[in-house]
Amino acid sequence: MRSDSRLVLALDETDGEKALAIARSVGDIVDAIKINWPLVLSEGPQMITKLSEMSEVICDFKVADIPNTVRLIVENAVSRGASAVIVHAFTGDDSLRAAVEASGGAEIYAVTEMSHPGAKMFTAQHAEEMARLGVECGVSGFIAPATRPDRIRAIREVVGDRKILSPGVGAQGGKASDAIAAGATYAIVGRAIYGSEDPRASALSFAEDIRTVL
Ligand code: NUP
Repeated sequence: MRSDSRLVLALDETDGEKALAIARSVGDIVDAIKINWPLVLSEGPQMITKLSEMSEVICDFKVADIPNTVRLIVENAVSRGASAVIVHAFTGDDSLRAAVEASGGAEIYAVTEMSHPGAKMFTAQHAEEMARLGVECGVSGFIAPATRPDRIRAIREVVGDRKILSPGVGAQGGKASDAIAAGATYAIVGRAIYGSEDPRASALSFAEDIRTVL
């Protein structure tokens, strides 16, 4: 995945035509487009392929299953054009290894601590352990919360030079430049871009904010 702007669009717009129009308007600004269940369930998995024609696509399926099911999901997403798939790490080493083995040339990112307040109940308490496990299992990168830059710093200590993608910017209260300054490789922004009146202008202003700390 390229790292020019260090900005990833979370495209949770559920109207397919609108989603494609937004993707076209920001495709040259963002380094990748992340899609999640809302868009795939409303418009079908062919959205992965359509979007992959204009950008790198990260499938945020937060896969959390037994190794065989993980393998089937990852293989399917990659065959449709995904450059990366996000999986949960709490499933353990065999499921994480199954994701890495099924990924072919694509990347696997493992969730550590999530960005919402409820994450403090479970994922935050095991984030470093999950990051360590991800390194052992050979994942390419990790998801860590822009809402808590100190936690990005802590996870960076564990994962060395592997990628960290950081959601929670804008609508959830985090700041892209704070996440990058804390050690994130990419900031992930959803509603603050796709839900704004002018997604291109919004993406440009997030890219500008990130540039101040590069
Ligand atoms: O911890 C996480 N927090 C999070 O928001 C892990 C995620 N994958 N996400 C996703 O990032 C979330 O599902 C959504 O697709 C995106 C953030 O969107 P927004 O809050 O910027 O609109």
